[in-house]
Amino acid sequence: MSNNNDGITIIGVPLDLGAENLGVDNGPEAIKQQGIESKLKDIGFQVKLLDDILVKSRDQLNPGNPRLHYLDEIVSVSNDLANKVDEQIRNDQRVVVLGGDHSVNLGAVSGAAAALDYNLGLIYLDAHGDINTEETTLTGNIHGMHLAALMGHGPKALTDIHQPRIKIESNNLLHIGGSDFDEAEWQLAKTEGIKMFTLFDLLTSSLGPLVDEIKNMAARLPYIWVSLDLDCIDQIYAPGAAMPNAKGLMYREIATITEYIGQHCNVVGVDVVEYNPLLDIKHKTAELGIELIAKLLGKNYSWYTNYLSKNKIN
Ligand SMILES: [Mn+2]
Repeated sequence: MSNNNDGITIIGVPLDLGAENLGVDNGPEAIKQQGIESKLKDIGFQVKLLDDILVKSRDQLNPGNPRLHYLDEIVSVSNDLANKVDEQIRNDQRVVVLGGDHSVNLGAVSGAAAALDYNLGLIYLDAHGDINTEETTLTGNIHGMHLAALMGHGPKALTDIHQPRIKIESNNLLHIGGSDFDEAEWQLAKTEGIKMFTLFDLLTSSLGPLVDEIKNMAARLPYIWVSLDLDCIDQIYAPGAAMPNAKGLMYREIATITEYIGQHCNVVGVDVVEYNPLLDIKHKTAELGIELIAKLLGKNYSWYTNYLSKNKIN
């Protein structure tokens, strides 16, 4: 399996139970409507589109434990997704998961890690930590806890998705773009020694130290999964993020970082999450999401490439 592989499988996960009813269950359909399949084909990928993972709707369910809303359904969706991702990666496909709220990352990474014998690193782009646990959560929403679960923290139901073990060792995680962590998340990040480049770090030190760390991960780890929460991008460019961010990464920064990752790491899969099409303006967030997916998978893609592919003279 290598990043020269052009076989891409897209899986939609219309899940919003991990969040506060943010409209992100419409994300996968909207990104498909925006032409992700044909756009990735145009730049040379062979694209396979699977059916969406089935998710029960909020009104069929009881939220249950107030510290772990909709736990049972999220566990079931995560296991279904993990099986699919595991199978696709074993079949030498790279995988694009379209969320959905960020808890879709739990099943995606659990499946990918198992398929790759746990030789997997995770690059995580997000304004938030997503490393709360059942004990520290302020909301009870699992989209703020799944990253802790991947590292083995939190309730067994979440840490045992797909296989009962740690999926990502904390030193194989790189967190980028954080600006909004809870106090308990800082604590856990510190205890675990998670490598982080917050918005503040990026503004004060620019991209040099981050680039060194990405190169370091690429050298140490044979496979990388990338998780992109659209809320790390400034609302000027990503108005359709479920929680629009007034102090997010600018286009030049997110485009450069994703392109660099795609050129240097063996990216086996990507999830793009927390997209609410109802908040989007002229589909620009969906368009940007597709562009960043292509960059993360190692293709040189921009509005210009896209323009050229539509205007071929022969
Ligand atoms: Mn997130």
